[in-house]
Amino acid sequence: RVVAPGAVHVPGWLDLDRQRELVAACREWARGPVPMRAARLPSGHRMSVRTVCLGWHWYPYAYSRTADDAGGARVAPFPDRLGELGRAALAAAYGPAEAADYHPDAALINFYDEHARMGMHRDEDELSRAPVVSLSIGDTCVFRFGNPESRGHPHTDVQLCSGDLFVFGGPSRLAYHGVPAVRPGTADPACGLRSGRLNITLRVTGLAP
Ligand code: MD3
Ligand code: FE
Repeated sequence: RVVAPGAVHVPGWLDLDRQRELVAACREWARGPVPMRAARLPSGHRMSVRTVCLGWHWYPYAYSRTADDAGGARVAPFPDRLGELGRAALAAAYGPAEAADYHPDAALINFYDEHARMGMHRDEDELSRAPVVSLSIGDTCVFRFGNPESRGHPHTDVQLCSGDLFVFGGPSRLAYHGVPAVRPGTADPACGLRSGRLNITLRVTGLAP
């Protein structure tokens, strides 16, 4: 379960009821006030993943309270219950002592259809280096976990399945990572998603409230 120092994989952490609840909530969040969209990169390319944010809006490569790339609406607030879920996740991965002062203020919810991918990158737009919590629901993906120095080798491929928790903190917080493939048709429909993959990440932006 410890993939690298600070990188802890907890397979099957969310039961099917919890997965269905989160899928239902994500369907609501995806409607707005800032609808789920494929972010446009500075290159002009669109990401293949579609994203909706809570608390702070992430646009490549910064956070704001309003979605200036989507009509200027203010993003939905970060729900208390995702904060609770984040603390429970840290307790499961690292133990209860680590969990108490974990107060994420942003959620990025990514949806992958069968063709979507995420290239190798580091999450460094947050001012805080507090851990990132990742929850996967729906189709299994290949998650590529690299190193903090370079996009290339060494890396490890891990399958992330519906219900899996992954926490990235400490020396793994700035590691390169990506999603080279999603495996269509691998999810139990009882998770609430008929096709595709949802990933919810909880983050501490370190930005002033
Ligand atoms: C390792 N998402 O949103 S989750 C992202 O499955 C992102 O949607 C992928 O990479 C996804 O930025 C991977 C796993 C993940 C998330 C954040 C990390 C791994 C991480 C931050 C630091 C190190
Ligand atoms: Fe990332």
